[in-house]
Amino acid sequence: MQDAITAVINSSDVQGKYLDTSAMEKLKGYFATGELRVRAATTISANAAAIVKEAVAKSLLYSDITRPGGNMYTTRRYAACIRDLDYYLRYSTYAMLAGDPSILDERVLNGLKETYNSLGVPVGATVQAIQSMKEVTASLVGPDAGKEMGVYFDYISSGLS
Ligand SMILES: CCC1=C(C)/C(=C/C2=NC(=C\c3[nH]c(/C=C4\NC(=O)[C@H](C)[C@H]4CC)c(C)c3CCC(=O)O)/C(CCC(=O)O)=C2C)NC1=O
Repeated sequence: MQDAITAVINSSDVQGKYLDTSAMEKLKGYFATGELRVRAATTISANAAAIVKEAVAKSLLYSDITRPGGNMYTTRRYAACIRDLDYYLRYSTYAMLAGDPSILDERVLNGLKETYNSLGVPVGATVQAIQSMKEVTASLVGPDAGKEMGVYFDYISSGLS
């Protein structure tokens, strides 16, 4: 796993250079938003179950997916879906704190599309639910932190698509 600091240092190290202006600007941007990130992570972790619940209500609950024949039908599959959304929320929060998406590649997206395809889990509906979590989260943490979280929700969405 990488974070905003190691990403900048690694790329300078590869070139055998001290950090240049643009590398310093990236670090400054990250440090300046540190407080914002920690505050957002605190709010999200205190409200994680409610965020997932509201996102499901907005995107999946009253669709064919929860009816017989749908992929969320049966309690077991419904629970698996809720659990997956909670993974996406938790790992997006980690990535937002780190300021880097690499943890999503390593821990979430690796092999996920293949697993979903083999189980018939609909990717389009999953992406819709992730986008709903993005909206619900932004309304809870405010536009600046919401935008930052959005980067990682979008990263998972495009990694799945
Ligand atoms: C931390 C990294 C991680 C991820 C991401 C993960 C995902 C993941 N989701 C799974 C299943 C599943 N995922 C869903 C999800 C959904 N179905 C829908 O219709 C909705 C659109 C959607 C929720 C948004 C469902 C229903 C299953 C069970 C499918 C089945 O067994 O038939 C499975 C198969 C094994 C299992 O059932 O537990 C994995 C590995 N596991 C992990 O360890």
